[in-house]
Amino acid sequence: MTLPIQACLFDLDGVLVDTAKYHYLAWRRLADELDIPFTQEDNERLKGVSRMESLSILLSLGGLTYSPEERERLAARKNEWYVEMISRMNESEILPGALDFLSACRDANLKVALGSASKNASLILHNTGLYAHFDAIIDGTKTQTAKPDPEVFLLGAEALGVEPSACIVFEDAAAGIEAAKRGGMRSVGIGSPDILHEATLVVPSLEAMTLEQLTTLPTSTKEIPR
Ligand code: B16
Ligand code: MG
Repeated sequence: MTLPIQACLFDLDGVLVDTAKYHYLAWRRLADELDIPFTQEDNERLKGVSRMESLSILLSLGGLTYSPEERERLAARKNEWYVEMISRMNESEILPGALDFLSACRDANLKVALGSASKNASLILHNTGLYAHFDAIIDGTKTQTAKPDPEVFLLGAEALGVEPSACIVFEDAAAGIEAAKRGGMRSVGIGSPDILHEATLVVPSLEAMTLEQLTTLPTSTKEIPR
């Protein structure tokens, strides 16, 4: 099997683990305290974007404005509730197909990096036992700009020593697919084609993904001008 890539870059939340439900519960608690109407549908807009940007979206739903200091306090409060929940995570919360696909990548000598917006990625990787599967870990503690900026994936490619054109990104959020494209990388969208139509390929989950599918991907992607 000849693969057109040398490395796989994985988003965390929504691709390898389902932490979106914990983010939702914590944002929901904050929304309730602030009397902001917040639904699961609203929560879709927070997927893949940074904590502070998520807070901005939440506050805009309620038409509320706060000082930068107050915003930091609100985000820290939400994070405390979120961390309490993810501290109880274990390997049973790894999404179906994720471990098998990570192993298949390793067996095929592909390099593997994490490219997540989360500042809590280390805790999640430790608690689920996923840490050992990565050659490089780029998360929200290492980036200045959030997806759809390509920084997180470009840093991942650099850490692995692989050209962006030889990387493939696995992402569940539209912002992450755009980040991959802007970075000159091909992508596999994990989820619905309605949301991830910009991806090179879309599958419902990693359970439906095989390395053979990568052999038929178009050989390059066009960089989107910033
Ligand atoms: P934290 P990913 C993202 O993770 C989540 O999808 C997004 O909902 C969250 O706001 C962001 O991490 C920041 O997370 O508050 O833990 O720093 O999908 O990029 O792995
Ligand atoms: Mg995600």
